[in-house]
Amino acid sequence: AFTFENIVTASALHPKPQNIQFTYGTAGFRMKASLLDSIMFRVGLIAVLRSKKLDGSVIGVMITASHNPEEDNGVKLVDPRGEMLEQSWEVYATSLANAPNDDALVETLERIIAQNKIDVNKPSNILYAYDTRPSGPALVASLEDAIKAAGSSYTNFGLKTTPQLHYGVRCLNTQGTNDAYGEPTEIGYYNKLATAFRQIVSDKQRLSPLYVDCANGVGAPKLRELIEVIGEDIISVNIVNDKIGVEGALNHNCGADYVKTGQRLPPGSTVTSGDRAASFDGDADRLVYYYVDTDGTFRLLDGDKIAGLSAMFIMDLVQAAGVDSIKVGVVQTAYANGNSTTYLTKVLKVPVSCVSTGVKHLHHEAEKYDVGVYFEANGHGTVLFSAEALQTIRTAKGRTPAQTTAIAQLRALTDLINQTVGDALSDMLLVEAILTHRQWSLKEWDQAYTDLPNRLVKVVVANRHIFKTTNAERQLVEPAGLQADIDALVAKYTSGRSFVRASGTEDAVRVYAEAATRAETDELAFRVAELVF
Ligand code: 16G
Ligand code: ZN
Repeated sequence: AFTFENIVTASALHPKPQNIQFTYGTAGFRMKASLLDSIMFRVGLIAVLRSKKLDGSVIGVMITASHNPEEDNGVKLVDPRGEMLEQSWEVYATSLANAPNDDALVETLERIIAQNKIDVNKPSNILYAYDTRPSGPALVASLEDAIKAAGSSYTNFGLKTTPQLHYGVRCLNTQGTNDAYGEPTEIGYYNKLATAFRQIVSDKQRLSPLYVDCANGVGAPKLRELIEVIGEDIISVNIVNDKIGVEGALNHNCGADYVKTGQRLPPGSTVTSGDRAASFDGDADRLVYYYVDTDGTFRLLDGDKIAGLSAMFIMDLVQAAGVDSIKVGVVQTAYANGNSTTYLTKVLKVPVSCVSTGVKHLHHEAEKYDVGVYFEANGHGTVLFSAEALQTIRTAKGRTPAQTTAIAQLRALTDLINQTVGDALSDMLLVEAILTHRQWSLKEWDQAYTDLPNRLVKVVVANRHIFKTTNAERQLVEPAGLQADIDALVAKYTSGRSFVRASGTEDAVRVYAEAATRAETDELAFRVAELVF
């Protein structure tokens, strides 16, 4: 049963460190793992309350710090449909995390219960998982202490990628309904992806092996298992950076964030001209592709490129299937390369919306389209099919053999693509499926458009909270006058664009700049950074 006595007794073992202010941000709680003990306990309590509020629906808890260094860890909550925690509850999580002592803890719990009219005698169910970080097991124990003290049911989903946990939550909550998402097991996840992939690429000639850098994280064993289920006769990968047992290796000089930020190969990479390569991040929810050109230049195919490729392919399929009522849209953030936006709007002629950074904003906006393709430039993204679009695709009947084939392929795509959150494994299969269909090399994919040179600079400032933005973070409203200065600078550069925003995950301000040439870009980024500092 749920009693404050049990909770307070258990909480004594997980005191909040003094003088720290915690915030549930875009990535949940994330920091040095050594500071997370009390957070884990309290997140457990929030998860239990959220589940009770939703009549016992399964709530997910993922323990990971994604692309951050190995000594960090973090935790985020997953809502019943596999989506990010509803925003109003982020506030509850933050207040509970900051309750200085047991009295305040109980008061905060009582307030949340009262405000949401929660019946604490209702059942609650939690599904949790963790990545490969060494700090994981101790944090799991703190989480379990809370869930047990609160008298809740729970399931340990074990070592998983973040998207696998999202998948599991959605499956459990939709089991036995018309809306069933899949079998709530890891093998169920692999089988769903594998069946869809095999169907899409059947009778097509397979591609050369793909090098996959798994950031020395959980993506390595999971990709290996997935490939085994699909069959090595159908897809072949060379898994690199799979040292999950080696201390300090996670995300170190490898992974999607390293490759995207530095726009370079991971050191020691054996990828050469003609090879196809991709990188995941530490919890396998981001994906970027890259290759080395014949002249030795590194070429990155980031989230923007994946969005362009996916939108193009899906639009073609929709047409070929004769279900033109289905409208495709793309969601980007201000970090999308200017030429990607031009390609989408001018060449593909697809509607594009721009929203603030953070998966929840993109996801929410993508839900407004029949088929909403959303990707952050950093490689996080997916494709959402609306209920109506799914219905149309499921019931469509082809009038020609070509239409029938296209409809079947669209159907398979809806299974191949993880509808809950961006998923490196699923996204990789999506890209591989499209490239197999077209028999394209990465270079051919890259021909769609050429990225404008771009630069991201991190500026450490006294107080990043004074930087307030509007217009999907593309303009500053505060400090007063700064945007006008930035505009005046930008106007001096051909195809110049620059914006400034406070990071949601680090104590710093980020400056983004792009322009026609590398030299102009670097100069613009540097000069805007000077204005900010
Ligand atoms: C978080 C976001 C990611 C975003 C990044 C920006 C989620 C799950 N993750 O990692 O989407 O790109 O923050 O970081 O929403 P920044 O605010 O430090 O630039
Ligand atoms: Zn991640």
